[in-house]
Order: sequence, then structure tokens, then C-alpha cells
Amino acid sequence: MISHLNGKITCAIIKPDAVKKGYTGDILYRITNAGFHIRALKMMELSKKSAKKFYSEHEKSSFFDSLIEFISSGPIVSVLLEKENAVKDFRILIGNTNPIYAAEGTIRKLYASSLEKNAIHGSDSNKNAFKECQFYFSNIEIFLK
Ligand code: 3AN
Repeated sequence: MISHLNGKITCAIIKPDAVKKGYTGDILYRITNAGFHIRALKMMELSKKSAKKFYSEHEKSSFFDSLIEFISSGPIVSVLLEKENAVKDFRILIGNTNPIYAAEGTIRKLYASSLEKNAIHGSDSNKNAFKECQFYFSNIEIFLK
């Protein structure tokens, strides 16, 4: 069981824009330097079908089609991270969804190019963290013994 990790894990995705620009190593360094432990990691490409499933909560948004196109446009790196207060601390580390409003030193301020192509994803709640980690790492129990 992984319930002992409730509140201590989050799911990060380094998005196609950042992977294409070669920022993966720098971003992972910033994440681990901020005290997050990498418990699982993989580089992959999302099919449109999987992308739609992952972003299903946005399916009524005007930007949905474009978001699906973008997130499935090239390799991504999905990462299962562990830390106390993982979700909240990771959202602080990555910064505002729109890099224009992201604080100095945040990952989106440093590496994102636009509101859509914003370099990195971080879960927004503990519930979604588990859901998203399971989406990318179906064998999650192996990593989180
Ligand atoms: P966050 O990723 O900060 O939780 P969400 O969940 O509101 O932000 O949005 C999911 C993703 O959808 C964002 N990371 C971004 O890539 C994209 N997105 C959000 N709002 C817009 C928008 N107004 N126009 C285009 N893309 C957007």
C-alpha cells in the first residue's frame, strides 16, 4: 500500500517545448536541488487519445484542442516526486501557469515560452497527484514500497 505517502508525492511532466530545447537536465537539477526525490521517471510520447484522457478536465476549454496538439507533439518526461508537502511546494517551485506572472527563479519563469508552452506540469492536489502518478506509472507500487 502507498497510503503512507499521501501528501508526499506529486507528478511532474517536463513538456515538449522544454524537452525539445534541451532543458530536461537543468530542470531536473532544480527539482532535486529544491529537496524533491525522484522516485520514478520516464521519457515518452503521449498519443492524442492519452493526452485527451490526461487533460480531460479541460475538455470544455477553448484551448483544449491546441493543448492536446501541443502535449502530444514530442517527447515528454514524466516524473514521480517525493517530498513533504510535495504538491504545494512543487507548485511554488514551478510558478504561475502564465510565465509572464511567474515569480523570478521559478521553473516557468526560467524555461517557459508562453501560457500554453509552459515547460512543466505539476499536480494541483493530493488526489490528482495519485491519479496522475498512476496514469504515468501503472506499476506505482513497485516504486513506492
Ligand atoms: P496548471 O498547469 O498551472 O495547473 P491549468 O491546469 O489551468 O494550469 O492548465 C493546464 C494547462 O493548460 C497549462 N499548463 C497550460 O499548458 C494550458 N493552459 C491553461 N490555460 C490556458 C490558456 N488560457 N490558453 C492556452 N493554454 C492554457
